[in-house]
Amino acid sequence: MKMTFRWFGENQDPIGLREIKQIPGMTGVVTSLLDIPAGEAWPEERIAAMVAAVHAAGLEVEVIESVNIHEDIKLGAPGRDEKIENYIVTMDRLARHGIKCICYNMMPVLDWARSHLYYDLPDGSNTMRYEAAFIANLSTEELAARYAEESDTYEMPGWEPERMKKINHYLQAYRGMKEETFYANMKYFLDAIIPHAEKLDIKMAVHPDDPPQPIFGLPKLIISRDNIRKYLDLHPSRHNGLTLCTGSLGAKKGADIPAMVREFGGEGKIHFAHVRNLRFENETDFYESAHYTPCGSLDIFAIMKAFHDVGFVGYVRPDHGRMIWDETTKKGRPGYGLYDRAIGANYLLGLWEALERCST
Ligand code: DNO
Repeated sequence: MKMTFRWFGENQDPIGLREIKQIPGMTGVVTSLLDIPAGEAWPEERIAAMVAAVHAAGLEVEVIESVNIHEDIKLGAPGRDEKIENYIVTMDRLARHGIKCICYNMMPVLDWARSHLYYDLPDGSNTMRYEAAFIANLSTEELAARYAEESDTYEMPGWEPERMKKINHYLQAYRGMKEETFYANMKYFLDAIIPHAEKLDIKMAVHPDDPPQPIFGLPKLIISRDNIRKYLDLHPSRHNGLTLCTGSLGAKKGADIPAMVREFGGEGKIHFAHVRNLRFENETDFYESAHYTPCGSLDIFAIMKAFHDVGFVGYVRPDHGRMIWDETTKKGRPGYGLYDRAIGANYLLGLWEALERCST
């Protein structure tokens, strides 16, 4: 496996490449061009500049998280073909600059959602929290306003003001949409892009929906083993694969993450892993804990062992962490401070080293 770190990009992330390079075991960053709206082709000179900056810091950049999917594609709306063509142009340009894996998601309208971005824990750290009843009592506008206020100067991916302007139109468009229609639209997209991914040798890695339950009446589809199976079978190919996110899938109580790792990883379909822990407060609510197994409700050792057992060779990144040691919004985007993720990465590397050495 290759250990990586999410970096939101120049002027988008208060954490610098130099700091990331100093984390033991870090091979590279996972990044994006956040300001380019979904549906547009990424300019080649922007990609080149981003890759050059990362390489100059002594790090690799082989994974993009994310190249977002325009709503017209998910909805099967008339504008989809043009957006798919732009997607393929972006894939082509990324491949020319050494990108080997693209993470994306199929969440309708919004990306991930939490009720609290900075929830205080008794030890003085703070973390992201999901409280279903809290969100149920808010409108999307109220939640977006809350994020804007809490996250200070950052635009939350998936909650950009531009997207928010059209939110009611989109909420309406998804209302009553049948699950089968949604899958048919996804298949249309996959049938168009996967042959290019094969040619370019870019591994496409769909990220599960987070949280794994409907919010604001929007359907959530990629939330369980069965849905993932169905999605991957829409266009069977090694290049149509998965970002296995332990925190998204694991937020459904009882989900057997090690079994999913064994099944999909055994088929070589997991290209990228987001590993984080969370602590359940009841059936639906949770907060994001430190990665170390005893701190949360997920068995991170069992998950890493499953990855090791299937001979995982993809990319891993520590996912969300708490804000600790007086980190403030000035020092990291919500969930993406430096210290707890660096600790998390080295916990995962430590488990991996032990697994490797015990198996030889
Ligand atoms: C949250 C992330 C997601 C992820 C996208 C992938 O922190 O895991 O926002 O980047 O869903 O497209």
